[in-house]
Amino acid sequence: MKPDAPYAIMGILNVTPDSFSDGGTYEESGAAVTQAARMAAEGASIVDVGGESTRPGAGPVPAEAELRRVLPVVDGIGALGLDVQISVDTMKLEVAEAAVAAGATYVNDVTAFRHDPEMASLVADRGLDCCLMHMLGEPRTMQDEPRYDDVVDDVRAFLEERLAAAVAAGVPEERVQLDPGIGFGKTVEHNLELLRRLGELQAIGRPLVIGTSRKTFLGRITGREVAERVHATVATSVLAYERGARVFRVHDVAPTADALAVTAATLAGRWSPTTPRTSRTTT
Ligand code: HH2
Repeated sequence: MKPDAPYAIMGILNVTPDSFSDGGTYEESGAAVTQAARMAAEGASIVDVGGESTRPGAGPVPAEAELRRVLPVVDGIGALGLDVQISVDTMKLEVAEAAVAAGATYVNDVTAFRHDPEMASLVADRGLDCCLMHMLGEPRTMQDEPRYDDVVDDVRAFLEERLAAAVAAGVPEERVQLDPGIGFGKTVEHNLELLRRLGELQAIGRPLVIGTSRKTFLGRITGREVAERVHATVATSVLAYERGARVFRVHDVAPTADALAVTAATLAGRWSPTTPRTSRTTT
């Protein structure tokens, strides 16, 4: 997060054939880099590049395939000199290492360093930022009747344990952000409970990342198809900001940026103008 910014928008860039929402759209690296530039112009300060879908039921992707997808995009974003932090969404050390060598400075690991504990050393040694996320089980099976004693208490205990493990491996606490993992081994009710009681996770003391963008629980509540879940996503982002989340991982950057600017101004009782912009093209 930029030091003075009240929040950060992390734009999602899935360079995959099978992601649940934007799968196949940015498979070609030129299209992906153009989308990164667009998200930066719309207000993203982080772009999260992923080459392996973690949607429910997804199977693992070999490292070579993931590298072939991710690296040209990280290179392309770097070559454009965009004012964004490049994040790599991976659980594989090999992929993270190569992405970092190409310019990524943020590791978004949905396994919170459990898939490859060496990931913590990479983050520590290279002075990277990271996101540690909660997931129950693994993507292939995680939606098979997930159960918790108390979902918020269980997720909190997990995140505290992973934060401690990262710090023990040499990662400075200031570099760590935490994520309850909306949709990762959770029912609709679990997701809602996590959002409603987000303040209990914020009490851990690290910036919270929240990723609700276009997810299934929003479709279940609204009856909307994936591409029509923007308004529902924005509603959760506004609510999550009010309850302490600070990083918003979204596909639709422009509506999120507008909504969070107004929310933050209202809650703070002060505001600063944004350069006038329009979504219409003028010729
Ligand atoms: N959600 C997804 C992937 N990575 N990372 C974090 N930190 N938090 C999330 O909620 C999160 C994540 C899944 O969403 P998406 O990238 O849109 O789809 P897919 O996994 O199918 O590529």
